[in-house]
Amino acid sequence: MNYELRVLIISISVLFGLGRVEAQNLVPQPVSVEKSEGVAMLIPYRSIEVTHSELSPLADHLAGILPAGRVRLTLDAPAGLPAEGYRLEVSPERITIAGCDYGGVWNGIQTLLQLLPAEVYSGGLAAGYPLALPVITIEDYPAMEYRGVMLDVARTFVPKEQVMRLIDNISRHKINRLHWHLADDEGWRIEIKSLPKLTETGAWRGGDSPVFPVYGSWDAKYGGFYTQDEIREVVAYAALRNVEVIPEIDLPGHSRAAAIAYPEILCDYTPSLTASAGYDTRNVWCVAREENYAMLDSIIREVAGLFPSPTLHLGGDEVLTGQWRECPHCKALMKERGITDAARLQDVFMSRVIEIAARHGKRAGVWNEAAAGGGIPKSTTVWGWENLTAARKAAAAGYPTVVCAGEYFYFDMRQSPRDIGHIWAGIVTLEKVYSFSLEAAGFTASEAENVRGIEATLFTELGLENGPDYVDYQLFPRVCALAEAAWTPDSQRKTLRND
Ligand code: TNX
Repeated sequence: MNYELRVLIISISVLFGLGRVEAQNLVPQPVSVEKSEGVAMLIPYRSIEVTHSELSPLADHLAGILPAGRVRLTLDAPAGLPAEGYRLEVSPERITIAGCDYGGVWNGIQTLLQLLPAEVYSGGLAAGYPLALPVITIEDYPAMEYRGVMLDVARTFVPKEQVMRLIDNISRHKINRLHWHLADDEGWRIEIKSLPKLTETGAWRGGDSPVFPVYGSWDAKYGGFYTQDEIREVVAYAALRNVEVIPEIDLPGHSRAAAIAYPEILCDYTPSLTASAGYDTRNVWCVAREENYAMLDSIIREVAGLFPSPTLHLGGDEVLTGQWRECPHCKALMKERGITDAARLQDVFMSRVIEIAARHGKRAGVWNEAAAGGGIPKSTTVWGWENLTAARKAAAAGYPTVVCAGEYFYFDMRQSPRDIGHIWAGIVTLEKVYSFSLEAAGFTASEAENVRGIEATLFTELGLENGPDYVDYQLFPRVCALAEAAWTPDSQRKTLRND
């Protein structure tokens, strides 16, 4: 078929509503859409112009996807549009994306791509294929600054390529944070050059590894880790896509893999092994061992150097503080500091590592238990995970808070009663995720002011038994619902749309 004939057929079908482009197909739904009559046919070749050199990587990226059209990318967004906001204007002459900042232009590009046939994502639109867009103006900006996904790569190792694919898929929905849970009891996943056994030993479990497996096979050795070069590659890949990667090293608990690699970090006592079939399951860093802080300084220095994110997540959840109660050195430290409850040694430990992070230029992030005692600085971001009450409590205490409360955002929970997944926080349906609003969740106006945003959390204990699609299966489509809950104002999000 010749070009003119194809253009004619497409124009007719667009005019009569076939292949119509509706703004409600956009996820997350934009703040404001103005559609005019008519259709803009894209010129059959591609021309992308940028007004600022910092937008060149975005032009190159778009050139790899968009087969046709005249596009202008600028930073001349209308005054007053909030950060990451953009204005997308499609006229018969050209497409203009004006962002407030780099992220705004990225977001505008994602909206443009969603207006095109889905094949645009698979390279299925051949160059020269006639494409039509509605004549439309979209002005858009996020309701929440922090729109995140957390991925646990410790229980199930997720190879670099799959992490990058996930970054593709979340960034298309304007998610702007990947919280990367890089170390836990069942695996240490980031190369630390000054402490090589963390990955040599701690990245592997089962088989001949001293790290005994809890998930997966006892015979076959399982694991993997990212080299520092691979970490840099993922971070750069994410940055181009407006995704900030926040690394997490879970401390002082959840550290069994590290403790098997370097047993000296544990408390100084001989544990009874009868209840644990002969295995030393201890997983908590000793608070009183001064050399531990030198090791932690090395770890934090190397991690901080790899991630441009201002935030470094230091864990702080589910610490088995009974181990400190058995330790003569921790007991002496309690006495010296006048601490009567061993659990409060967590404040001592967290304050030390938060200070180390600050020395390496990072603000710390922690899970909500670490802030419960109130003993850590108010500049620390708190991830409220246990439930809404815990998240509200952190916000009420004045901590910048990321809400990832189990009952809404733990995507290792089942999506329906007979699905795969945990159930401790209930069944987390797509509708439930979509229905989230700070107001409906009971946050007062002053608590809401301290909320930075929301995050989908995927712990992967169940990953190995559920195959290679587990991560995608658990995250999607719930991440799409989360993306809209974080982006689109509550007043525009009354019910889950079924289109
Ligand atoms: C709680 S969330 C954990 C994880 C588990 C998860 C299972 C958090 C900070 N700790 O270690 O994997 O529950 O849902």
